Amino acid sequence: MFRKVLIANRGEIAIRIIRACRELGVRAVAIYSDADVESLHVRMADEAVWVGPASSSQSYLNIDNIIAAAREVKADAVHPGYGFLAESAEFARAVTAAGLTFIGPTAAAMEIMGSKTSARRAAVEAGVPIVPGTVEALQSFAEASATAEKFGYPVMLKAAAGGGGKGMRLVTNRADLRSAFETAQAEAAAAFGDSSLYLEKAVERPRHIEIQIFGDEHGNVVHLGERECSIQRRHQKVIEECPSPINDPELRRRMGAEAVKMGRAVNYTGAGTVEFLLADTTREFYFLEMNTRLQVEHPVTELVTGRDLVREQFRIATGAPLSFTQEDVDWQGHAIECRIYAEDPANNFFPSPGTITHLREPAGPGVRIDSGVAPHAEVSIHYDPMIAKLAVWGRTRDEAIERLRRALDEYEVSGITTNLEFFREVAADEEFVSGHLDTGFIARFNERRAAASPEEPGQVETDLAAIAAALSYALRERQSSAVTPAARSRWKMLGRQAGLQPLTSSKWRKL
Ligand code: MV4
Repeated sequence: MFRKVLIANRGEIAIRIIRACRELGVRAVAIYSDADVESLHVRMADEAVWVGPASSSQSYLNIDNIIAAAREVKADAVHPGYGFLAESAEFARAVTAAGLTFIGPTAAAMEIMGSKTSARRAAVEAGVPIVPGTVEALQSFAEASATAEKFGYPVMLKAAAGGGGKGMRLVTNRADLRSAFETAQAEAAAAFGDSSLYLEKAVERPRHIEIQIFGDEHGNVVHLGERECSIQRRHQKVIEECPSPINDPELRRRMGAEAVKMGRAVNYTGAGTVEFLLADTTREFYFLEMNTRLQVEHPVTELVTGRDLVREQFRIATGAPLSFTQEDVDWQGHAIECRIYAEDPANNFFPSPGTITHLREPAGPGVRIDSGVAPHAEVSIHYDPMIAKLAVWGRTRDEAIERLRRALDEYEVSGITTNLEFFREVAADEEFVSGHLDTGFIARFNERRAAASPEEPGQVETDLAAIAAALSYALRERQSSAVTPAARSRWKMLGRQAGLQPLTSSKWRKL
């Protein structure tokens, strides 16, 4: 096993990885930016290294500084978490070139899956079904038009360099194709520096179901079953479940087998997720994309399979074979995860940064919290506003929902606005309880809510409130200057008051 691992991330996922390190007797090294001097992940690590100013591009995305930090502390491996550099082949190569182990797949596998068209070609070669459409980037509008006619409307235009729905356009008829093509191209160019698009036939009211896989360096590839991720907002998952409420062992077997085929085709090593769209009526499913990282929603798989995905990642990265076979995997009960965000559901889910003045997280039977914050934490505007994940387990989906309601009622957060109330309403919603989830769930749910409370503000009021919140935040930011050395000593003082270990100078290194 490794002696020391540098965790190239922040927040709850850095803490999740620190916990795996502790259990394995590995020293955990955090990295932090100016905005994270006082953060929980830094406090929980054995050592912490400063890697740059608050802005992600200068800190958590700064490959040179992160590699320098790993060398300086003499780490022998780097875990990237999710987001930031987790799917950067360039980062994986830099880690390896520095003589360190990257806890994740090979750069080559990441590159194949990074391009959505090359991922689709890999699926075709492996014999995995894809959504009908192109496997090369469209060369012109004329080609897009001819292809749309061939597959038939409605179609989806997607960014070849994208993923997760960024730069995606649904086109329902030929009259709309040109403007959709142009705006999707412009969006893709702005977001990814690559305007290439491909086209898929649109699957109507699909479910998003993904399969967790693991591969090792000895050629073994296994799957840990599915997660249902159909409840999304603006292509961000909000609630995830294992198993899917469809709970069909035959479907799991078929989808699992296709996901394993996909993994084998790219000699996949480590944890990966193969996403599928499932047509609810026909139960046909199609490969969508593959994520070459540990995912946010991995806890629901851990709760139902009883396996520790992060420990398994560490093990595989040392070159050891998988600790289990496909036959060893079984699924017990039902898990549901809610992503707790510092955002305002009444204000179009606008981020709500600030200081957490009071925090009481739920606990008790079947409740798991993966939190990135402590009382008095500052939720920064610089990063993703997810503050914690609440995952519950029950023997049945109904029992899991009962625990979810109870846990949500226990949850107290003051000082910032969160989406907790939104989840309380979803957990009480009949359609959610019925399990008939598809990708239109949130839109229908919001319509039901609007109909139930006619006092809700209209779009203009919502937009005005969002602008006011942004202005107010920007003004406050300007008044309070960036983190100063004084703030750092305040951290130490607060830490001592809280009875934490005094900081040793070796824990605080600066590049
Ligand atoms: C689709 C689709 C329908 N047909 N592709 C892909 C990324 C994901 N975040 C949204 N994606 C979709 N791709 C085809 N060919 C519908 C969606 C989609 C969706 C998928 C899963 C969960 C929620 C969704 C909400 C809107 C659209």
